[in-house]
Amino acid sequence: MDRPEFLTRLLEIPPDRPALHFADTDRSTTYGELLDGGARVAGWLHERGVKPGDRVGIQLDNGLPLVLAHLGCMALGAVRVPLNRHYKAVELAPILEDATPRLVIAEDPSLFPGLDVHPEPGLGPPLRAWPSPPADVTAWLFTSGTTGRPKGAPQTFRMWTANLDSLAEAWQFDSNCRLWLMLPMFHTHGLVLGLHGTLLRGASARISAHFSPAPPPPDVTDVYGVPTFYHRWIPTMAAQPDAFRRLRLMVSGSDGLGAAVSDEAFRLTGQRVLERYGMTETVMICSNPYAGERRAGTVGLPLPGVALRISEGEVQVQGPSVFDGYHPRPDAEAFTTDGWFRTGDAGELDEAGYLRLVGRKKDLVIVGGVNVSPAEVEGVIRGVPGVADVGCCGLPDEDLGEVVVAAIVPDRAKVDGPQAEAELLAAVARAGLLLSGLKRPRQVVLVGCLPRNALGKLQRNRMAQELFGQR
Ligand code: MLC
Repeated sequence: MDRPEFLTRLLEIPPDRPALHFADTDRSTTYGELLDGGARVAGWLHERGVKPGDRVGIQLDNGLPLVLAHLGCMALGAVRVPLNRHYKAVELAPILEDATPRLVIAEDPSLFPGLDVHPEPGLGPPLRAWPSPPADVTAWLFTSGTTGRPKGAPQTFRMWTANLDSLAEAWQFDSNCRLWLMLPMFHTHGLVLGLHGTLLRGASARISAHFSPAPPPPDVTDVYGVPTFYHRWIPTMAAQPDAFRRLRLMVSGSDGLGAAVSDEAFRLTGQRVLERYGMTETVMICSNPYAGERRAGTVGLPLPGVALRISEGEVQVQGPSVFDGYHPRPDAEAFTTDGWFRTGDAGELDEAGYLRLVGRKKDLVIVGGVNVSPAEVEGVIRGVPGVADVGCCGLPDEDLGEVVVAAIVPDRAKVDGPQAEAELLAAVARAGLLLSGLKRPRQVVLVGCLPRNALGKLQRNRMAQELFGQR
């Protein structure tokens, strides 16, 4: 079996080169230590019966155990399934059903009934195969499906390698760079760009489990964040602008940054935060350049290797970084009949070829850089006794970009007065606790009916306007 280029390059990095510093435990590692640790985790997985191609669920905070779990799977040729650290049982169930992990590394075994769960990866005899899994799939990332059920998007090293090389060129990111990574490594942003982008270049990173509004430590050169990070950094930028002025590069992605924060950050630091655009299904699609013009309000130019077209207003893409399709539940709508991936984002290209995103054609709310399916939230609320109908949509939020809100049509046979209404709202709030925090509705209203079209489809734009006064 041919070893993927990604692994060959990783194994060629000098072992004494500094790799990752874990700020929460103040632990520094070299590339040699990480690869040795990965080989020992591979031996431990092998002893537990995990074979190349088997799935391994990983639900951990950013830290050395999480990185070793990933490297262990890579060394063995197992497929890692990163699981959102905030997910509760209801959210995990469909993912586990589709991914059928052989073993799970997670703190709370009660979330994984019937599975072989370990709180941390163990260390066994080193196993240094570093093969590609049988089908070349190295990770399985689950994205919020617009139907409410998360969709598995298999990831190959092939998708990542060319894309990360294009990004490194666009951002002039090399082995001298030191990234400050506070994005969770269960999303594309933190895992693919942050962790694997660093490792592929032999660069180094300072890693924390959670965002901190503190100024960047002097050793870091680059920062990746979601718009919420930059919004929360504005007061720090005002108080300590020099800490940001010395940075080589600040990147924002996963949602639009917004002109107000972009301009304020520019005014305070003299640097234009670089915006780029991507998805789990495609890795990165467009980016503003490091050296050329960064056009505020755009996500930049298509990266080398990415073919992009706008068809009926929708951004569609092709190229080696685009995945082959959802698995194990393929979606016939995901690609056009002539083979272009449909992003579901509305966009336009300006005269210089920069892409501006102008809306969403898919039902998705982006909260703090996290894609939330309103249909999933509706599914949970619909189960509450006394709810006859429910609709969720997003409302703008200064800090998180958007938040989820819900409108409920009570079943008037059961909910017949102020007391019963209060009880219904309390029951809905309790049901919300079944979901991770960013998905929970921030506002719930009781209404007589929901705006639906002739086919019965919920009109979420109208909902936001008519029921929540959104203009
Ligand atoms: C936090 N919560 C989450 C969550 N992060 N729920 C689901 N998914 C997540 N990723 C929940 C917590 O459990 C908590 O619930 C509540 O939200 C508040 O958590 P918190 O940690 O106090 O939040 P806060 O500190 O305010 O952090 C907000 C944030 C953080 C924006 C800094 O969410 C974050 O780091 N977001 C980055 C998301 C990201 O990496 N996106 C990339 C997607 S990849 P409770 O029960 O305690 O209230 C992608 C492709 C691309 O889109 O192009 O990049």
